Amino acid sequence: MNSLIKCIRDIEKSKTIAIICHTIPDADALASLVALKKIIRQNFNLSDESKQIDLFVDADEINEINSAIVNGIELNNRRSEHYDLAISVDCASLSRLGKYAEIFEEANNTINIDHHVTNERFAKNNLVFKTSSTCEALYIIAKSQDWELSDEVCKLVYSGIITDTNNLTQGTITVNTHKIITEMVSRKINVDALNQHFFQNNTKSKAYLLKQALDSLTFFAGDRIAFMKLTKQDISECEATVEDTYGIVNHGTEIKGVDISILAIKQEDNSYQVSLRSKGNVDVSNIAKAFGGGGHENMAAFNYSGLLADLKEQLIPACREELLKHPKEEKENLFDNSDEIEEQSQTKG
Ligand SMILES: [Mn+2]
Repeated sequence: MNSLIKCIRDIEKSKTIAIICHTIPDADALASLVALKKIIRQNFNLSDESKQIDLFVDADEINEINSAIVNGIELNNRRSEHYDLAISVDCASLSRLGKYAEIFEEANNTINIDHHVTNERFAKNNLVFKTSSTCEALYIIAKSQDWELSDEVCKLVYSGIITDTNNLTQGTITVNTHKIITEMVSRKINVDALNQHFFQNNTKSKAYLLKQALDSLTFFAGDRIAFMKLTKQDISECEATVEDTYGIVNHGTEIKGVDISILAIKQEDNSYQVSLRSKGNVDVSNIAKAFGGGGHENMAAFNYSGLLADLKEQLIPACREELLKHPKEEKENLFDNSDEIEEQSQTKG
């Protein structure tokens, strides 16, 4: 049986469902968590009594911007000892479910809906898409079944896509992604408000944290690698949250000539949470994987136990090796004005 059809049957027949997203959730994780519940509610035509859907996310705190997504929604209320079905969303591995991995493991049936290339296919049914976001994957599933998508679900889908692609500038962006965005824009949803909410809404704390990170900026490999660091102490001194560190690593790839940007955040146990970003075909997912992490071609992360000097000693050569596969080329002209130039030379001639 087609695995999507099998998943839909599993959802249909399950009385108790747990939906779980990854720990330290980003907007796509939270939006897909909420959207999936709404999609099931709206399209499986079931009353509250016949189906119980509980949402879980292992997070001590969710930043102000992302918490708007789950505003008023009950999270982490375990109403069943064992769930008939557990569905993970936006999660590449079982361990990334954090403390709620246990619920997943104990469920009778499991589904994994994701878009990470490093997804470990840890469920009985794995729906891993090559999409910009898990929200886009949910949209594709819903459309393939001719399900109804409410404006509320569309808002969530839109939010997941624009945040996971950094406003359509990175990640797996296809013609289909743009088509979905077009559909969302033509709906009666306030995309301007969503754009402002996600991209022009940083706290002062985050700005101070960015200042700290930029203070530490150093370059390697002929300025093709940008390296920044932060500590948990920096975060608390700036009165910032862990989520406020998101996006800081992107400032490295915004620099001309930089192909890989690295942000290492020292944790309380002296280990490092390392984020990697890259441009174009430069692939950082394999580098992260070699260090026990994972992610996407242009966006990956891993944890490192050890000293910062040792981390750099191993990580910078690994990045250099990847860069060797992509020698710096002269950028060709983005705009072709040769016709104008020819015309000018003819006039002069
Ligand atoms: Mn995602």
